[in-house]
This record gives sequence, structure tokens and C-alpha cells, in this order.
Amino acid sequence: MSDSEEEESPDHQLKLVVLGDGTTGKTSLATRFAQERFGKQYKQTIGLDFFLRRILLPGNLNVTLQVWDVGGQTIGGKMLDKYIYGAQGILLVYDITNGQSFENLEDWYNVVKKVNEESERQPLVALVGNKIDLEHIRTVKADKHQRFCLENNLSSHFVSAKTGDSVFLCFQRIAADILGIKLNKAELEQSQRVVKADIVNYSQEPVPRTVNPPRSSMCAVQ
Ligand SMILES: Nc1nc2c(ncn2[C@@H]2O[C@H](COP(=O)(O)OP(=O)(O)OP(=O)(O)O)[C@@H](O)[C@H]2O)c(=O)[nH]1
Ligand SMILES: [Mg+2]
Repeated sequence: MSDSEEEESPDHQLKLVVLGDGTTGKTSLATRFAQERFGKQYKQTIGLDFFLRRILLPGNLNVTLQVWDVGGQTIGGKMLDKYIYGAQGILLVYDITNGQSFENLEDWYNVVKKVNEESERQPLVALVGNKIDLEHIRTVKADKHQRFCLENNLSSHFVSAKTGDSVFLCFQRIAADILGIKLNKAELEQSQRVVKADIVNYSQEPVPRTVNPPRSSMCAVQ
């Protein structure tokens, strides 16, 4: 097979939906992953934002991750079910320094379960403890996190959107798990380094804030 043929291997597309209370760092995580940036200033997400990044998994597999960054205020709203529908992966995000944000994940998870009640294929659900740079003021104990994972069969992640610690690894592991690909130690170590290649700058600055995403964006999702 020639190089050009190899490059043309079809992309996989995965829809990942990021859920959790306001200020837990969902937008920061998505921005860190897709654009290698972090902003200290908080700008509430109204409705939904989109981010996109292509990654390469073992076996020369190109995977485009569509990250649906859902505003924390959407819980209880009419649109939330629609945002979650069709996701292959769900990231349940809490702030390790905010116990309430962990307790409230139960509500977010219940919505996910309800939306997928009737569907044959269940999304992979990941529990993501963010802000591990603030370990010294952690209030949610790691064993609580682990118990929630075990009880619900969730994949477990601790990250910092601020420092970038384990953020790429988190998205890479989720994508690999969804596609049934095993990552070896070298690949996991590689992803711990800051990877700047292959960034698809989908959300240009300033990041658009849309209550109802444009139809074209919605239709792009399979
Ligand atoms: N120290 C620290 N601060 C963080 C981290 N991630 C996010 N923040 C800060 O937390 C605040 C909220 O971050 P956002 O990413 O906007 O939170 P969000 O979950 O998107 O909030 P909503 O859009 O309201 O749902 C911002 O001031 C961020 O700078 C982190 O890993 N460490
Ligand atoms: Mg946000």
C-alpha cells in the first residue's frame, strides 16, 4: 500500500458529550484538549459549544472527536436530552474541590440513563475529577470517586484543565475504549506529553456561544 493510500484510511467520528455542574471546568477541559489553551476567567456556557480534534490511535486510525460542551445550567432544561442523544461517550465532570458538584453527578447520570433507556448501544461513561492542581484543597476523597466508578461501571479519570495534566490521555483513553482498542504503555506515556500536532481549530476565537446550535452543526453529527 502506498503512503497516500494509507493516509486516506477513513476517519472514525465520535460524539463525546461533557456534562456536569457549572464551573467544574467542562469548557476548560474541552479548550485544553482541542486548542491547548487555558483561560483563568470564567465565562458561563449558555446552551452548548462544540470543539473538534483529530487524534491518531494505534493501527493508524484517525479518529475525529466531536466534543459537545454542555452548559451546567442546562440540567432540567428541554434541550439536554437532545444534546446527549446519540453520544458514544459521556464525560461526567466534577470539581475535586467542590463536593456538591460530585453529589450532583447523580442527577446528570440519571438523565444520561433515561435518554439511553431504549437504545441498544449504551455510551461509554467516564467519571472525570477536574482541578487536580488544587489537590491541597480537595474535598472529594478519591475513594468516593472510585466507589462511584465501581458501582456504575464507569471509567475513571483525574485531570487538570489548568496544567493540562492527563487531559489528552483522558480523551485518548475514552476514544480507544469506545473503539475497543488497547493502548500499550508506550502509547499511554506518549500521550502524557503535550501533543500539539493535529489540532483542528473548530471553535475559533472568540468561542461562539449558542443556545440552539446551528442546524448544520447538528446535522454534522452521526
Ligand atoms: N485551578 C483550576 N481552575 C480551573 C480548572 N479548570 C477550570 N478552572 C477554572 O474554573 C472556572 C470554570 O471553568 P469553566 O471551564 O468555564 O467551567 P464550566 O464547567 O464550563 O462551567 P459552565 O459553562 O457554567 O457549565 C474558570 O475560572 C476556570 O479557569 C483546573 O483544572 N484548575
Ligand atoms: Mg462552560
